Amino acid sequence: MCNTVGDMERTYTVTGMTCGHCVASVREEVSEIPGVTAVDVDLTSGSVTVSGEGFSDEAVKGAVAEAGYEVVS
Ligand SMILES: [Cu+2]
Repeated sequence: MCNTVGDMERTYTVTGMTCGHCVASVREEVSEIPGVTAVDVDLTSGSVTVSGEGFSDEAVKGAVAEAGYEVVS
């Protein structure tokens, strides 16, 4: 564990995204999580990198599910 308060960055793998609209949906939902400051989605690999502080994996999974996709790792 890192004791630094502040920035954290985590990368998740999301399945089901097929186009720019999917990317936009995921980015929008994940951006709404309190503490999230940036969301970077790579459509080709399905990787979603979330930056911010104090957000949880569960919140990210929930937001991705809300958008209609699934976090697989
Ligand atoms: Cu799409």
